Amino acid sequence: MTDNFKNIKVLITRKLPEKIEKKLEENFSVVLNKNDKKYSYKDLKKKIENIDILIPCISDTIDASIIKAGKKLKLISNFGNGVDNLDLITANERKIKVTNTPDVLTDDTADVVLTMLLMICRKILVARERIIKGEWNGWGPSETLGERILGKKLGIIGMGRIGLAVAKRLNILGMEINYHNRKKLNHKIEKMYGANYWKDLDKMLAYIDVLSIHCPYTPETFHLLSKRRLRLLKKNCVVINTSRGEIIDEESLADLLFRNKLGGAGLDVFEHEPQITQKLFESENVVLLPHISSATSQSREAMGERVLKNIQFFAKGKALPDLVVRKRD
Ligand code: 8YV
Repeated sequence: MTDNFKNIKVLITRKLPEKIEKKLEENFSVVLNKNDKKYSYKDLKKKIENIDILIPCISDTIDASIIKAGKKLKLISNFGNGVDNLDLITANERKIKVTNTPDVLTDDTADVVLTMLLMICRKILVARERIIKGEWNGWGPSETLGERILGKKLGIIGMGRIGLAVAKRLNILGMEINYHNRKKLNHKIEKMYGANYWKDLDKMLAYIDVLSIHCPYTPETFHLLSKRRLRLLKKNCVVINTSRGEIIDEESLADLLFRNKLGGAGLDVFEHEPQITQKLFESENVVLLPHISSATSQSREAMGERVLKNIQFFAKGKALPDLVVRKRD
């Protein structure tokens, strides 16, 4: 049975899976972005004027001025887990509800962490390049020697859903799991993942061989990995980031990698996307990916279903399953 909420106007800023757009169109009055070209700030501000529900993505900056331009705006249903692209405080003050899409991209993101880690430790890109450049003359006992990940010490910052999914995979592969989090996990969960809690982030950074970042980007986590903290890492430490680029001081990281003061890095996110610090291209053993951690057709569809569910619940006046709340401190 379909509900009819054609009086509710929904704006989708990017092209979502067809199935999801169709389902939305069945019940709501939807403005689609058929060619998926990112709206300019000015266009978005104009388009939002008579909209009730906005579905943005990470590529859209929904700041106070955009939110205020949405005179009829009642709900922002973000197509994504992280909500750092939205001004939550302004939304909250204007009684505009915000939802996100947790859970559904957890495993895909953790898989990309595992992929990058193995690529770096086993020097997969270096090895591949030798073949592509025609430099390989056959097997040799000391050719392209990597590092075994078994026994290495992993440090996770942010032990939420994705942090735990990473811990689960890398614990099975024989890594020692360490984590820093706002809260210590309960003993049962720690035992399940073999995870050791570090209250003191600096001390954990000096101890680990691999760092993987899984905390959200908030004003408090901006440059959490500052120049000073990056210098605490061991010379062969590998840094993986699939969360948000702003959490690491990218220039300092690039500088350390360029001067071989770190073992390597796997970055799926950047401080000024889509710009990437030049030195990262010029450094050895660095894997750079264009923000694809959650890019599987399964996860995109599930993200869409999640958005749909929140919008349907909103239209029916029910409690929102993925409500995000953040108030001014
Ligand atoms: C999404 C992400 O693809 O969900 C997140 O927080 O970082 C990405 O994996 C993106 O947010 C889609 O808007």
